[in-house]
Amino acid sequence: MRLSARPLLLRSLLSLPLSLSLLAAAAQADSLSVEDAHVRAVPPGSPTTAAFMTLTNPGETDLALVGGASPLAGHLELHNHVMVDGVMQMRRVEAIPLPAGETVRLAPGGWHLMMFELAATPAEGERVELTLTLDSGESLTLEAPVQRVQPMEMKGGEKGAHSGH
Ligand SMILES: [Cu+2]
Repeated sequence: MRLSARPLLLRSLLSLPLSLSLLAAAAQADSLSVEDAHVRAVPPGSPTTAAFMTLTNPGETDLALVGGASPLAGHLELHNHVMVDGVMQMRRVEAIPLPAGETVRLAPGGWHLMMFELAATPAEGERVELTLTLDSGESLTLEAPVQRVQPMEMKGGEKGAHSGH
């Protein structure tokens, strides 16, 4: 249908600035906003690093972060920290809940994106592309700067099994 070609073209042009704007540390999809995304700077040779950010679900439907990917990492997992017998342990989780209308912080000592099989050492000042996948099927790609991150606070100087992220 010749008549349908023009509206389609217009729509793809209009969507272009939106997808470009997603490539920033702060990103916004219809159902999720991401702020303060950053990747932990690690010493050369470190096998892993972690990504942190603040996620807000402005909608009226509960969502969940169910996966992620990055060109930097061969493998990426969603993790949480839990206290087991007074020791902080890191656990893989299937999903990070993003309740409707709430803000969830991924931060040292709590939820984080764990990045394995690093293609290169993320050095301070570099930017890392991250793609987040929601249970709604939507995905969001952003660029997160590599920064020094303070280790999580440990009571009494105790070290967990996975300290440092
Ligand atoms: Cu972890």
